[in-house]
Amino acid sequence: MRIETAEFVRASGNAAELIEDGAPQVAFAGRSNVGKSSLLNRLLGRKLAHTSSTPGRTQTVNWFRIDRRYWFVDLPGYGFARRSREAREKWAEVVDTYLRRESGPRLVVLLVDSAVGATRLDQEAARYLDALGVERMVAATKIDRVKRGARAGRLAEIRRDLGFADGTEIVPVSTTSGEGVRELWKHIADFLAGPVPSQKGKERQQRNAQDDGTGIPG
Ligand SMILES: Nc1nc2c(ncn2[C@@H]2O[C@H](COP(=O)(O)OP(=O)(O)OP(=O)(O)O)[C@@H](O)[C@H]2O)c(=O)[nH]1
Ligand SMILES: [Mg+2]
Repeated sequence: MRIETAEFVRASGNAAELIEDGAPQVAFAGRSNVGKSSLLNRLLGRKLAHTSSTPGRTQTVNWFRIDRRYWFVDLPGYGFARRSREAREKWAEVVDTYLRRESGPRLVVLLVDSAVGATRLDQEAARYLDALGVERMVAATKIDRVKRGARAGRLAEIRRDLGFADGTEIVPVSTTSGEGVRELWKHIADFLAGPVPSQKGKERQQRNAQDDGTGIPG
């Protein structure tokens, strides 16, 4: 997919700062250090999101406006033990509020580290997303770290550990080799082309036509 414009717009540290403009949103969720920000950069072909080998780099809900038409949303990672209890509660609050908000179509890309496999927290995250009824897909990151011969087995393991049916697709990706990036874009493009927003979403879009909620003119 060819991206004309991509810009960082906002880092939301609390629920009041979330953007609700009715535009489609593709959100990246997953354990801290799983490679959310790296993947977002790779998909966009630009280094917009900050990445780090130290877990806990992204601590806010970060908004990137793509082609003035939709959002990429970089979520803070879960399972970062060194964070204070207060910080963890804050995380849960802002992410939970984000996921429960209705603001136009949304796809959550849940990332699971293919070198690590699905952890208990990944299982909880998958169940949580399904309980909320959000549209989600799973991508297995850092596939370059798994030997080719072991990849199919690892993906099957992740599928099973997440409690998914046998045929459920998991897209293996690597930001270092670029594997799977086109495949993932196909899923995102399908979502973006997908069914028209619900009537509620449309109404909201109309209401927000003048003010897109970003605080940025145009
Ligand atoms: N080998 C390999 N390493 C990767 C890949 N993607 C990301 N990494 C590394 O994984 C580490 C974490 O990447 P980030 O993109 O910052 O992870 P994150 O999920 O955004 O982490 P938080 O912001 O802390 O939640 C970095 O050291 C990256 O270089 C990949 O495809 N392959
Ligand atoms: Mg990050």
